[in-house]
Amino acid sequence: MKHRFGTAAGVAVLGISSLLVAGAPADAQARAARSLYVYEHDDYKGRSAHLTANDSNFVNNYWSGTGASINDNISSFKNQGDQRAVMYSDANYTGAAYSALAHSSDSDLTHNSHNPANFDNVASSVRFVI
Ligand SMILES: [Ca+2]
Ligand SMILES: [Ca+2]
Ligand SMILES: [Ca+2]
Repeated sequence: MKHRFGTAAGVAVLGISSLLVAGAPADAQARAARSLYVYEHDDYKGRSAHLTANDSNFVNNYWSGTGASINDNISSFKNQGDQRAVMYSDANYTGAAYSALAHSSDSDLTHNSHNPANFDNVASSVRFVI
């Protein structure tokens, strides 16, 4: 019994690592599932950026075509992916959390009912969850 469990775990680990090595198909799938557009101002205005992966610190993420960081500057978003995007007020997925449902948008992060009341210009990290 004990031995069989060990074998099963070994197979599971092998499966995960071969998935990682295979790369392309899994990556493409992840990109399709994770697609969060963020904007500098309300109503999807100003500069924008596209987030497609977990990111623990927005300090080195920039508005498209600029050298200006998106950190503490996101005011609206469109989540066009299949995964929920949880944005955090602090780096490393800490602080207040704002849950952006899959296929949802928010034109003004200042007034929210089911999330932190004011999440304007505070997001500093994002994690995608199914
Ligand atoms: Ca970053
Ligand atoms: Ca802003
Ligand atoms: Ca912040």
